[in-house]
Amino acid sequence: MKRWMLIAMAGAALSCGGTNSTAPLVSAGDGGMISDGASDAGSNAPDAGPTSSLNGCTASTYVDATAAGASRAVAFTFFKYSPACLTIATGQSVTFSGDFYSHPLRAGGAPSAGGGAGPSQNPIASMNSGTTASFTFAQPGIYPYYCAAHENIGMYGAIHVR
Ligand SMILES: [Cu+2]
Repeated sequence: MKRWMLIAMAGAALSCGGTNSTAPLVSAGDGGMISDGASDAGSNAPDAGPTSSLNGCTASTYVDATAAGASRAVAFTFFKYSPACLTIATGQSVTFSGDFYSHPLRAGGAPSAGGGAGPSQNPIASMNSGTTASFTFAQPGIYPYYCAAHENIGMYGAIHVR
C-alpha cells in the first residue's frame, strides 16, 4: 500500500513536469478566475474578456480603467451611464455620479436586457437619493447594474472586475 502510493506520487510529479515544459497550467490572462462564461483554466491563451453580452456590455464595449491613474467614474444624466461598461482591477472602486432620485440605481441585470442577478456579492447598493456613491469590488467578476426608472430605454451597464 505504502509503496503503491509512492509510485503514484512519483508518476504525478513526472506528468506535471512534462506539462509545464510545454505550457503553463494556468492561463497567463486571468488564471481562469474571471466569470466571463468561458473557462480558460489550463489554457495558455490570454483571456479575451467577457464573451457574452450583459446589460449591453460586451468585450469590445468595456472601457479599461485598470491603470493606477485612470478615472473610475460612471456619470449619469439623461437616460444613460457614461461609460456604461467599465473594466477595473480587483480591489478598485467605482464612483457613480448623478441624481439617484431621478435615476434609482439597482444591482443586477436590467429586466429589459434579460435580467439576472449577477454575482451574489455584487457590492453595488440600491441608491434612491443623493448624487454620488462609491463601491469597492473585492472579487473578480462581472457586476451588472441599471436605473430602475429607465432600464426599459437602455439605461444600464456593468462593471467588469478582473
Ligand atoms: Cu434613469
